[in-house]
Amino acid sequence: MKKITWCLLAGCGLLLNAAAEPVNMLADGSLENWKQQTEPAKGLELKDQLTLDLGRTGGIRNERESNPATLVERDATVKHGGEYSIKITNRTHDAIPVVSIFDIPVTGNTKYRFSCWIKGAGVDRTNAHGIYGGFTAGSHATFWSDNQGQIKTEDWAGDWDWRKFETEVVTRPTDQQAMVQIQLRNATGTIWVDDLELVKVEE
Ligand SMILES: [Ca+2]
Repeated sequence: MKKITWCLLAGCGLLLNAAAEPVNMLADGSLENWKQQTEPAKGLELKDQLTLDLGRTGGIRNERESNPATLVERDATVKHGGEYSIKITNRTHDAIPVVSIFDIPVTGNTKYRFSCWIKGAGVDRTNAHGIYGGFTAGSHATFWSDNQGQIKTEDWAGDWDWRKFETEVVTRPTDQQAMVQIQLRNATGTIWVDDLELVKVEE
């Protein structure tokens, strides 16, 4: 009888461990299925836009900041996971090309960790910016005027192989939705971004 009880406890332990594995809240964090959308979404002043129908987990947005010196495109030759990455090219120090995943439902007073992998080629920073990104959250009503989170800059420059970009944030009590983003901010060169992950941090 004792032996059976131990077996049952061991089984429960395995189940608990499996349940504690963090789940990626970004449905297509490896950027395998996004496609270019020809018309910007209503209310957004975007030169063009890349979206992915992720249902409740939001979409991917590509802002060119109305600047033809920047390009955000899918790349099948350089990738960290799966078959594709997003390649961001910037030919001017004045532009801020952005890839963001937004409308991600979150709950308040919760710790989240955002990470992704970034590879660089010929990146030239002119100021404190460069690889710039992170996690911001707000309420549904005030997201675009009152979002807060953890934005981080890495001083990566020149050429580098895949490095992990990571940041953690605790949401405010009123936060309901979040956005994660990576910018090649006021820096020329090329970066590839892949395997984005947003997880709840259990404490
Ligand atoms: Ca990928």
